[in-house]
Amino acid sequence: MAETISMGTILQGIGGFYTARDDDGREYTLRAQGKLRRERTKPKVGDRVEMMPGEGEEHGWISRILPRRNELVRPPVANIDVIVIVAAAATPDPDLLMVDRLMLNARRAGISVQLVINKADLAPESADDIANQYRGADVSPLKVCAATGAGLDELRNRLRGKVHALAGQSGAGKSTMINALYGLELETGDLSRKIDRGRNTTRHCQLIPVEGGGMVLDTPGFSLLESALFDPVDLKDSWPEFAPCEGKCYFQPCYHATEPRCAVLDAVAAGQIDGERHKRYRELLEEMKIRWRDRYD
Ligand SMILES: Nc1nc2c(ncn2[C@@H]2O[C@H](COP(=O)(O)OP(=O)(O)OP(=O)(O)O)[C@@H](O)[C@H]2O)c(=O)[nH]1
Ligand SMILES: [Mg+2]
Ligand SMILES: [Zn+2]
Repeated sequence: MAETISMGTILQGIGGFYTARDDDGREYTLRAQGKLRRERTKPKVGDRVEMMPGEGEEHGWISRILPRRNELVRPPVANIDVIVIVAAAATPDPDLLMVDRLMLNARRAGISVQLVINKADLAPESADDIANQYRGADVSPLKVCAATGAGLDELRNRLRGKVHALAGQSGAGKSTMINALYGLELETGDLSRKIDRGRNTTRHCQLIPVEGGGMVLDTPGFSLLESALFDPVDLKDSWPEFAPCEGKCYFQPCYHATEPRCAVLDAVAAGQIDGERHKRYRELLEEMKIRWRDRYD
């Protein structure tokens, strides 16, 4: 076994074989050393690793995984800078509760969010409405059309040099967007075909190096939907638009749900915080309260 140790980033892992890329852009096929398996640390896509490259056609070994800046369980990825949440203005009908769940889970993982509203060509008013609902949510809503490329230069600039993952409903246009942003040819699918087959077009997680030093992660529909269980009183901390109200409610702490003299409810009534977004917050709050109450069952 070669003794030289070099550094790389895991781009892909299938069936216990990993593809890693070193800082000069060379790619290697690797397996995890037994000690990692014994420690039950499994390399994730996005991991920075120490590796011993194989000789010739032989695969090499991953000898160490560097500490992660952040990580997700599903999909199993690490060290993501930005989660790009893609919502279609129409076709499929936007599921904003799902968007909010994705946002919540990104925030809990300590990853920043860029909201992209795709298919603005199909329903411009719906696109405006979605952008408006997320004002103040610290997600910099951007309306684009992956089909024509409109708005994609701006998106590419915002993502330059960053490791970013696209998340969102199946059919929202994630793969189409990645292809249009970076001149790639990932498989995309029309909606009717997806429904026929009952599954996503994209099936593996892979990190793809792109121009400008960043990397993009295409994922199967992007699960990221299963949220961790935590005290529901902390849920509000993941809604940045509530921050200016914090500490101003009559009750402390306040769930910002139905309490009298709640500064968030006042802000909703005054139109400073979007009412739909607040309604969905309450839905997620109820869900978390139940999960929290039943956590020992
Ligand atoms: N009209 C219009 N259609 C689009 C746009 N972007 C994508 N589409 C179409 O939407 C369909 C779904 O696109 P995909 O890129 O496969 O969607 P996806 O989000 O990757 O879906 P999964 O891989 O299943 O999660 C395809 O038929 C695309 O051609 C757009 O901006 N406007
Ligand atoms: Mg796809
Ligand atoms: Zn309150």
